[in-house]
Amino acid sequence: MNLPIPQRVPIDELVKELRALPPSAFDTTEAVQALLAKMPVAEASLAPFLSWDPQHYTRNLIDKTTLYELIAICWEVGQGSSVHNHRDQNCWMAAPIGKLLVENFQVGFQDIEAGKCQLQASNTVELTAANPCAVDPKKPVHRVVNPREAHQRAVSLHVYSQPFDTCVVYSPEQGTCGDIRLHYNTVFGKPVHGTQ
Ligand code: CSS
Ligand code: FE2
Repeated sequence: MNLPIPQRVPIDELVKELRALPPSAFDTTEAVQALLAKMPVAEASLAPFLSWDPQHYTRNLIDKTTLYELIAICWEVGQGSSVHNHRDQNCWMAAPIGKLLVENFQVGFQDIEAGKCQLQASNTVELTAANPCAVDPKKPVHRVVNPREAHQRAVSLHVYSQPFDTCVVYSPEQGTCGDIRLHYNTVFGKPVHGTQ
């Protein structure tokens, strides 16, 4: 079946709709995922929020309430995240610019205190403007990659509910894991200075 491709909207319109959602909409994955699918974001409207770093993907805060944060992440060609979790928070992603891969992992065992884990790669999902996805709360460990073969930059939008500023990073090869802090590179379009 060919579904009509929804018209792209400026980021402000998505923010308005997110802010209008009742708190309960963030408790399960369906409503926010449907909103992201209904309102793919226009590339040009993201320009004030984008920053690029050849060493690491950048995290750019667009909106934050007590319920959620909305972040644009900028991925240079070939950049990817570590394997990580989302601190048991709900998370939705869409890629208004480019194409990303979300590689999911199955956790066989983890002891965060001891820094030990055992992970296995499971499925991979393609993330595009037309195909937003929600992180499965039962399978929350993943990595996001902008594959070198894509030959293009990518920007993803992330809705995290509730906001979180630490996560667990895993090394599937070493069988190790540990907490890291997450930082913003820009906040509401302004660079964040100081240690990153
Ligand atoms: N969760 C990572 C991005 S990959 S989903 C982060 O917020 O930095
Ligand atoms: Fe993530």
